[in-house]
Amino acid sequence: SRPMPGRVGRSALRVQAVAEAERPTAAKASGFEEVVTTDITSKLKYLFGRNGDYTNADAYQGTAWSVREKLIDSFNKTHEHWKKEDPKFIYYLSAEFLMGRSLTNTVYNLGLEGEYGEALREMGYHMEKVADAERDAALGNGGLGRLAACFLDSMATLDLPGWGYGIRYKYGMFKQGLKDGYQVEMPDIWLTKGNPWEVKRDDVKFEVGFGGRVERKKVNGKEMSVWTPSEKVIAQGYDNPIPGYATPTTSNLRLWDAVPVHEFDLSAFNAGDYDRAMLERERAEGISAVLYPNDSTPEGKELRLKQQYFFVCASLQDVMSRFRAVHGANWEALPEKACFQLNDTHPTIAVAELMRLLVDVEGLEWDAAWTITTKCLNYTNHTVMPEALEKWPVKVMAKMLPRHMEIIEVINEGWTKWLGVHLKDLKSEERAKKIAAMSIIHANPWNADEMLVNMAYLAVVGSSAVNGVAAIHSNIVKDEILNDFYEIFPSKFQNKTNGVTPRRWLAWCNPELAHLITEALGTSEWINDTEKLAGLRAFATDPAFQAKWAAVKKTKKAKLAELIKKIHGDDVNQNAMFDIQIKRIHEYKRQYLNVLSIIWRYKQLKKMTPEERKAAVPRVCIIGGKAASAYDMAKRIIRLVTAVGDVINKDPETKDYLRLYFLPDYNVTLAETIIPAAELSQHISTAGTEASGTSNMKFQMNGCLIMGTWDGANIEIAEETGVENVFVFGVRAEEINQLRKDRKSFKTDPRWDELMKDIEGGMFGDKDYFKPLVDSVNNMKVGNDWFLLANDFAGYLAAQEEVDATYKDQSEWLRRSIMYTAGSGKFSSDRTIREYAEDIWHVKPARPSA
Ligand code: GPV
Repeated sequence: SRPMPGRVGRSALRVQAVAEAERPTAAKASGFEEVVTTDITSKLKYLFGRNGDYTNADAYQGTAWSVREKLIDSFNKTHEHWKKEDPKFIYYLSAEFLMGRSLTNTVYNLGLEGEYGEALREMGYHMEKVADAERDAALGNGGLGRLAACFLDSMATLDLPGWGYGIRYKYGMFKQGLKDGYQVEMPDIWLTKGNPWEVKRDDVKFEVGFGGRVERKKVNGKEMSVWTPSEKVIAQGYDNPIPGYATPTTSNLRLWDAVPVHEFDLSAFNAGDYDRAMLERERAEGISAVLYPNDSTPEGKELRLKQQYFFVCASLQDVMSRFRAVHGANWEALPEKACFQLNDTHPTIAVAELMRLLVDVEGLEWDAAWTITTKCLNYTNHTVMPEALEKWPVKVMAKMLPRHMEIIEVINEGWTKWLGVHLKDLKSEERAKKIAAMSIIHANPWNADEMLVNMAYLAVVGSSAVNGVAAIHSNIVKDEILNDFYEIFPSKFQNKTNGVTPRRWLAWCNPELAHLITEALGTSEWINDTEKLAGLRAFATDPAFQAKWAAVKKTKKAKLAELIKKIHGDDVNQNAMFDIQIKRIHEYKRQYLNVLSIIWRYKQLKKMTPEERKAAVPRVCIIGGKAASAYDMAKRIIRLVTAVGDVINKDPETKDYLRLYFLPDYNVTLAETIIPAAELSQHISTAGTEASGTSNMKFQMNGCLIMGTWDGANIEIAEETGVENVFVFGVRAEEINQLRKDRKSFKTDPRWDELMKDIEGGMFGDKDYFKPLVDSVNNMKVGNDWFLLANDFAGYLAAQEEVDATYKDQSEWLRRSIMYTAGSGKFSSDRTIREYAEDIWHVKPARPSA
């Protein structure tokens, strides 16, 4: 049981305690830290056989295993309560959960920072250094996976009965290194030292089949489809408790590990066939071995479909077995107790699997099963990029999941038949065209011989609600990507603008700013009621408050400067503007455009006299992000960043005014250091391409000004912050289609041509390697410069000048910075989750007593 009186009542003190934890001298002993110290040392002694002389990494292990017990107490209480109440649950099905570290978040969310901070200090350690020994749980690629993690935090904080379901990848997102300026990929070996944040459930195991054949058989006098898989594996459940903030609720992320049905083939081994003895294990473990390191582009590998089915099948069986234990076979009531959110199309096989479980296993009639299925499922779309809309070859699906392929065919027959009736007023030719365009199974547009299963169409047909992730994106979904479906089911389509958890992304990663905010507002309630941040507007022009605000930014910049020094060995000017772009490397995100503007700045500085330079605004530019291993162009962009940095950072004439660093291995933990230190951040995707973006929200919360295109959530951020406070440039989404068609209306600029010649001419070395980059944006060739860099270049440079002018007026800059945080209330994932709960899930809070 918890050693402190109950964390709910203490929530208001939390930020104060955070500030106190920063104090160098030990706070007065409260008594609790003694209990905690004993517990930490006893964990080290009995779990790890250690006795004294601990490193920070040891202290981490002892602390984590001690905190784990508090977490499990809270988990058990919550789940006892939920079992008794039997409320409706939301299950968030996602191939990715990018959790990051857990220690600090758990300690702070549970309100234990006082006793653990003091206990560690007493032992001669500092919480921050101890926490630094934890490896990220990087079971995700980028925005989509991190969104799922923020959603879990908010669901628990809002006391919503809900679990995440996903895959316990043995190797998560690859570790990125640099070798001679090029990306190198290394495996993410994150589980070797054990994982204190998970509980293996030996009683939670389900069989998952693949391949084989389907027969029609009479079973108890009824004609049934019987699937006999040729391969079986066991899904082994692991629970990862998710603590809410300022509530006794701790919910759950259940992840599946693939293990063989048979431990070991002893007869093969005895017969001397060692390879065959191990074969089953290898094949099974391969399923949950590694996260596909692709961001938005689907990896067309059979193993990926196997992963998707694996976790969906286990999760649905798990939910149904819990339902059956309470309600028996009353499946008509399932939608009153369970709903599932499909995080993009990755778990969409759930449509067919739920049908299979209800019809083939439970013996329901098809129509009854279909009603239940469509009531239980909802689908979120996260991208407009056509190459990212998953389509599986019918051949692949039929071989791996023969019964599911049949089910999808039957669904599609019913669907196209229904369409025929619904569209009866159309001329027959038009009707046929429309039906063909909306068929779940259709020919590959690039290869007429190949038939594909369109997973987005399957998700729309099989779901109650479909949503996009920012206002503009949801409109594009309705008006373009899924327009045919929208016209038929307008009320199915919704918007749910993304959000991020203000705990991890403001309160815990920036305790200095959190403290200042709490001091100004006179309450820490903003941590779970971010609308209260609006109260900061009253301080935006107050010089004394601005000075404190600036001092915090300076502290955070010093920390980032320390990190740059550690990685690159350079001291940077801490009075320079910290200008940051961190996200996956993708052509549509246009890191290349950023680099070009940095080169232009460099060239301008070179032309100036030393006197003139003194009037320039110094900048430290930082770019970070991973390139998918097979994404050649993205890797070239990384090399361009490092090559340009090599030239700029060494130039004695300009190095006091401009630096460019590539920070390798960008991940959640690095983001927690970078974002609080940022003064300007770049969100410069081609309008209409970034579904939402979520780092933009994190930067905004931390008072970082935004340079952005009129895209994704940037638009709503600008609306909340005041459009006049944001640096906006570039074409609007509505103009893009026309521009792409009509090449002649492209804007060109002599400065652009000059930069192209510089890169082609070898100004940054490696000119052959950079040639494809130059060619890719040569807009004189039809089809090139798809993301309109040349077109937006002049506007970007003009916006950069505006940034410099604004930075010179520090009180104006600080006013804007405060207005950003003040306007970030909307972008808490608490708001997003409340909207999902009310409009889509119809799930209500159920809080256990403290
Ligand atoms: I689909 N996103 C992602 O990170 N990976 C994917 O496979 C797909 C989408 C991202 C979008 O690119 C972002 O714009 C968005 O903010 C994020 O998903 C969360 O919605």
